Amino acid sequence: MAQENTPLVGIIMGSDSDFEIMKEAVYVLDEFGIASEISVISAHRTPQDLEKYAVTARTRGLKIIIAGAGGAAHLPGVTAAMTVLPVIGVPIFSKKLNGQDSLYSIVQMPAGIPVATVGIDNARNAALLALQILALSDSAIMTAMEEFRIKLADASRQKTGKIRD
Ligand code: RP5
Repeated sequence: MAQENTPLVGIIMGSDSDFEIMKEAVYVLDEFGIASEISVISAHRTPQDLEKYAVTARTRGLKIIIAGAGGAAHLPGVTAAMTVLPVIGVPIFSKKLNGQDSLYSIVQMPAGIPVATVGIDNARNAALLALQILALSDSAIMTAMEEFRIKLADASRQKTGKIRD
């Protein structure tokens, strides 16, 4: 699949300390040839920057936003409040509460403003979900996703085979 110049997926995170986890999303999108842009923006430390980012996201060509944050993880929800683009939240593991604070902050959105929430630190799944959404209007991505699932199943069967040996 040809890499497009205009990023389709915006990847944001509350701190550069989230990058070790969030880079997985970049790698997955790269594997599928989907351009993404990555930024550190905080709902608490740089709220004005977040507003500008979210309000302009759609007109800049983004289709989906993946937002990772830990602790009082308001970034995905506040972003979702300011754009109608789908927002996928990645709860980042936190030292104090093992990421449960992040998870609950992201998943418990009020009715009307959804955030699709993946598991703690599961930036990879966030990227795969983003690809599945993009695939609805792009047959090349859909084919790539179907091939990916076939490979995943084959790998799983091979592991099962090893257990039987
Ligand atoms: C959140 O606070 C960030 O998303 C990060 O997960 C957490 C800790 O940030 P730092 O103190 O490492 O910058 O806003």
